[in-house]
Amino acid sequence: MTTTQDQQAPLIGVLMGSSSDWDTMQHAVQILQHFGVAHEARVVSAHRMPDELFAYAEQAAGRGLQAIIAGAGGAAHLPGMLAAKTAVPVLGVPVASKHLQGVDSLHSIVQMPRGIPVATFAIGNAGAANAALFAVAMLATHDKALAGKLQAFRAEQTAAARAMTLPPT
Ligand code: RP5
Repeated sequence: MTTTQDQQAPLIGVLMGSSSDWDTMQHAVQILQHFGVAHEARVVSAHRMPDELFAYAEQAAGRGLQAIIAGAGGAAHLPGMLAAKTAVPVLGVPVASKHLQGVDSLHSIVQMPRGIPVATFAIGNAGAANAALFAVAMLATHDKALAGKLQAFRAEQTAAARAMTLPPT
């Protein structure tokens, strides 16, 4: 599975361990689409496609990728193994698992050994969206137009929160 924005070379890679992760990881892709960030999305399973995982990581910097958002569930080794093979920043998204509700995924991703970091986000949809927003913020440090879009996005959230009402008591 691959998606791109305007046929530009992707700046952000969105990887996931299975097509079953898409329900979660689509929230990262939606954010990148909203901001018009060139990206690609692929299934790369750490345990079932280790050769592709290594190849993707080894080629990431040369292909111009600025960050890799990697989501996986259960024994979620995809983000950590990507980080082991590339210095491109890896943003890890724990996908909710059937039996342990993603706590296993979170622990698998967050407990990296010193020296090989993975920036780890919340379990599930919020984590996927926030990983993409974090990637946008990274790109925005050297892209003024993108920084303006991010500021507008934040302002919309502020306005929405200020407009919130509660039922009468
Ligand atoms: C992980 O195992 C995937 O990231 C997914 O969250 C989980 C289950 O995969 P499937 O059995 O649905 O393919 O590798």
